[in-house]
Amino acid sequence: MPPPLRIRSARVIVTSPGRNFVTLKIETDQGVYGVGDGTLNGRETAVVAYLEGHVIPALIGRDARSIEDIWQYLYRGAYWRRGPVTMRAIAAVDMALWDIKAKALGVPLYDLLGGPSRDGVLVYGHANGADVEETADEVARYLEAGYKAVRAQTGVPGVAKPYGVSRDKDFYEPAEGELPVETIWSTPAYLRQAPKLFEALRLRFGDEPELLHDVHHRLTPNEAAQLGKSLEPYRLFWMEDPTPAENQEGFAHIRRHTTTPIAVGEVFNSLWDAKELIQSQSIDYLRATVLGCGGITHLRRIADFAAIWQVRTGCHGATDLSPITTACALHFDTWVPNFGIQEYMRHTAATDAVFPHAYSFADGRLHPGDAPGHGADIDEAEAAKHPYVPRQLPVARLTDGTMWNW
Ligand code: KDG
Ligand code: MG
Repeated sequence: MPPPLRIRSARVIVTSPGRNFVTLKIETDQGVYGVGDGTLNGRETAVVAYLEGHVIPALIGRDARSIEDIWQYLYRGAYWRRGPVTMRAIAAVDMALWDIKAKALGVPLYDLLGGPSRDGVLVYGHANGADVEETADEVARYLEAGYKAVRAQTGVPGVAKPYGVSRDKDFYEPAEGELPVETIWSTPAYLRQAPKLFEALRLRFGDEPELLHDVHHRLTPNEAAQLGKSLEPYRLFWMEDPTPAENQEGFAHIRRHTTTPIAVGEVFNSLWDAKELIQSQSIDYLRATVLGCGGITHLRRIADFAAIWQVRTGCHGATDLSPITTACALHFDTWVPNFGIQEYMRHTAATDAVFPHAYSFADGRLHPGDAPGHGADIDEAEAAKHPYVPRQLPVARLTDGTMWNW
């Protein structure tokens, strides 16, 4: 047995280069260290308290090589299982430990998972605009930049601040206010508008580019079935989060009525959120991430389970997941046999300066790089220049004032 890599210290670093990130840095007695992401958009300090109060004290002195045992200790040992705060805290530890193990062995992380299954990871970018024409111009910009797949979101007449439409076309960040900003939602107006967008995109760009769309939990199962049917002629890669997934059976209803592929899972925390959806073959893509689902250790278990029913991965990759999560996701994507696609909302230059990383974009794909570990790090001096700023995600109301799903 090689000698243990004892955990000597673990620290949480909070930084806000334009938006908040929570990072865990674990150092070992042999000088090798690893970093993990624990960011939870709008609830960052809850994960900080969980890590500092309940996780870090239990890590000191453990062998950093025991990734599985530490995962089980933190998951089973909490007694209060799952939930976004607990699972992000576990994810931060798990990412840092995989980073340490791969660095100690001098290999890129994907080598430890089973090696590469593909040359580069297909990603989709985010195009959005105030109206159909502006959105189409944005799609054109992505295609010119080499993207093979683009998510398209457009303004809806009569709806101020619809989901996914941003003033800054390059960097979308929905968490704005110290208290949640209130937005208005109209399902009838949206159901009229969405097919017009995709009809225009297919007319202008033809059949080849992959087009994706995020419904962001706004519809009932039957409304989602109507939307899926109306989008069938435009052959979407996926329709995402058509309805909230608390009631997993709702997806079976959507599935019975449309062949538009369905993606779900960016808010999932574990296999147990997805089990019925996968087993009933009600979905095509699972958007669970290393950050939301307790790290690589649990996500690869979910992916293996999903593979049995030919459900493919489509990891969440919004800007509220730090470049450390992006790096881990890319190692996972490089290995996972049932890979589908990876979301890629670019981070700002300020964020990239705080989190130097080995991954790079070329020809519609991201490449994890060959640096030992996951290849992302935190520049602590740079991080210290950006103190925490309290911000929350918006809320949504229907036009008559009723609270709705943002
Ligand atoms: O913090 C919330 C975002 O991660 C979410 O709104 C982004 O839906 C999203 C997506 O598909 O990227
Ligand atoms: Mg989404």
